[in-house]
Amino acid sequence: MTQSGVQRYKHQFDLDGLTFIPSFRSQLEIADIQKNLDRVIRLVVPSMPAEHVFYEDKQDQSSLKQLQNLHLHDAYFGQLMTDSPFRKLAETLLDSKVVCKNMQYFNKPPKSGLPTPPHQDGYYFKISPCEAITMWLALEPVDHENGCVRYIPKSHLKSMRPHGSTGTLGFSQGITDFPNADDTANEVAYPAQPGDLLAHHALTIHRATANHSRNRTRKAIGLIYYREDAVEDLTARAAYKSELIAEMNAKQRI
Ligand SMILES: O=C(O)CCC(=O)C(=O)O
Repeated sequence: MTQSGVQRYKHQFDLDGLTFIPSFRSQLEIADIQKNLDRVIRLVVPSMPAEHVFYEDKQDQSSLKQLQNLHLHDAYFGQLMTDSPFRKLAETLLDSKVVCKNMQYFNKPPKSGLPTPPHQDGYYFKISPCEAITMWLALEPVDHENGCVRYIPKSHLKSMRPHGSTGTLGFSQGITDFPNADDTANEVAYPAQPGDLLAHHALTIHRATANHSRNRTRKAIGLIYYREDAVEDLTARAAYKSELIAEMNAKQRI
């Protein structure tokens, strides 16, 4: 990507709280990521802690919907997170060194893939200042049918909205007063092709619809980077995590 191209994406990110970069990775690279994901699902997932592996239906392995902390569980994904064009882009968009926080795998299995509730990632992060970026890399075609991501541009310029429990595994908190008139008027859907990248600010409101298709999956990789000066409220974060794990256990979801 040229320097002026990068600056154009940064300008859009600052203005709207999100940017869309078509073909950020090549088809060859996407195939390589897919191949390594298949390997991880076969060989690494069985020994990952239950709170990092979410299924829509725990009894059905084909309903795998989310993996957490991929970068810590596997060297290939570790490098993709820490020493890669994704990290460089995060540093440019946030104008700072960054902390590599989480790499996630997202799928919405056909028929059972639920909506992603409207939320602001910063609500989960518990950082101050609330300066972080989430990247979302499409691994296959994503559209209205199988649940593309939708954003409210410029919502990062406002404050944190009230959140409450959603009961959705992997997206436990959602905005309780969504949609207001502003949300309805401004929401934009982002269909994507494999290799396209979406990047959004931690305050940008987003959601995704369910996978309504009969036989298409909806696979993507998420990468979260905090700005270097963002300080985590470790007590609040630990309390939130243990509450969440207790809830997931009680509902027998993990
Ligand atoms: O994959 C999705 O449905 C949404 C992902 C998301 O909310 C995020 O990466 O912050």
